[in-house]
Amino acid sequence: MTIEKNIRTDWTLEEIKAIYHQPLLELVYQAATVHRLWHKAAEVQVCTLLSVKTGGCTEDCSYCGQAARYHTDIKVKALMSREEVIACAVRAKEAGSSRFCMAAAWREVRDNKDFERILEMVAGVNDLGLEVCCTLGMLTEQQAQRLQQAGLYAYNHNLDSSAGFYEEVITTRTYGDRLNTINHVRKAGITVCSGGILGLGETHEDRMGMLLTLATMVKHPESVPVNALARVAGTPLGDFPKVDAWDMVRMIATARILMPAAMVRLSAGRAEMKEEEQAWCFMAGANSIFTSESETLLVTPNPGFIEDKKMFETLGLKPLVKKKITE
Ligand code: SAM
Ligand code: DTB
Ligand code: SF4
Repeated sequence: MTIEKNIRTDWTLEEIKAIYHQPLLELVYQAATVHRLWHKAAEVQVCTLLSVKTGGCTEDCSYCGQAARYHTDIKVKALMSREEVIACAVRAKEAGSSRFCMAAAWREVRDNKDFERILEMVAGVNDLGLEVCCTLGMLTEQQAQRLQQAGLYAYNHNLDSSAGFYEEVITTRTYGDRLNTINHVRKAGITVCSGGILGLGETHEDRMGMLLTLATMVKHPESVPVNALARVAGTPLGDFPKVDAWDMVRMIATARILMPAAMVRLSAGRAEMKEEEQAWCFMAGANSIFTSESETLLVTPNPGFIEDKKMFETLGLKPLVKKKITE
């Protein structure tokens, strides 16, 4: 494979299969080469994740501990105050984060007081000079525009898996609903963060199918989170097997080759990965992670600031100071 510095949006499934199924070390070498052409490989963006509204969600996503219908021991928490959230963002910035993502366990955004409060949070975090990201469920075009006007930099809305496999995982919304929200976000001029989850019972072809959808978008997502299923007791997938770290490496490497300019985020699953396994993911082109003060992602464990700082020192990585839209 010759490696040229250009972005392609015309990938075919056959090409993706050929990349994905290469011998692992060859794949990682290629991905690492692409990574170095487009990014400073020692820089990893640290994104602090905060659950601003937890649990009680009406959706039936079979992986999620926050869906009201499953009997998990997660405590429902109403929308946090603007002050609490801004204070958390200040501490995140001090600890080296350049991006701050606020997540809410909502099916969709409603035009009510809670949304007004979210808009204030977005403006407050933006004033700190952090990239502000939200993940709040489905959005209308108008809601996306209001978020953009408030200063939102990115919106996270995952495709999770392939179009074909989606209905095996979620029945309360469609893949088309997901794509519509992503289009609304794009149209409003907000950057797109969209990726998926490994370990839901999908095939390798489903993983490649999702990458095909992402890598053939008119514009690639600026950020692509790759999550390993964080198993939550009480959810339908609670007793599924742990995702193999090599599967994460293969997925990250393929995403890096297909979408060279994107930030590829090693997302859920780090709590169950050794430092060595995470190092392979960085070698394969991951250049961002989620961290959090509470040492949880949303409701599952995640390494905290201190543990991540130690890993960065060991691996010679440094937090990316500020990623601006280039292009
Ligand atoms: N409720 C909104 C939504 O679903 O779009 C926003 C928050 S939701 C928790 C954000 C994303 O987290 C989901 O789209 C899914 O990809 C990921 N996620 C949720 N639970 C997960 C789990 N147990 N393991 C891995 N990823 C998970
Ligand atoms: C994403 O792709 N991963 C994050 C973020 N976007 C919002 C969430 C992962 C959630 C993991 C399980 C949990 O703690 O609920
Ligand atoms: Fe609700 Fe989001 Fe969890 Fe699905 S992933 S149940 S929409 S919080």
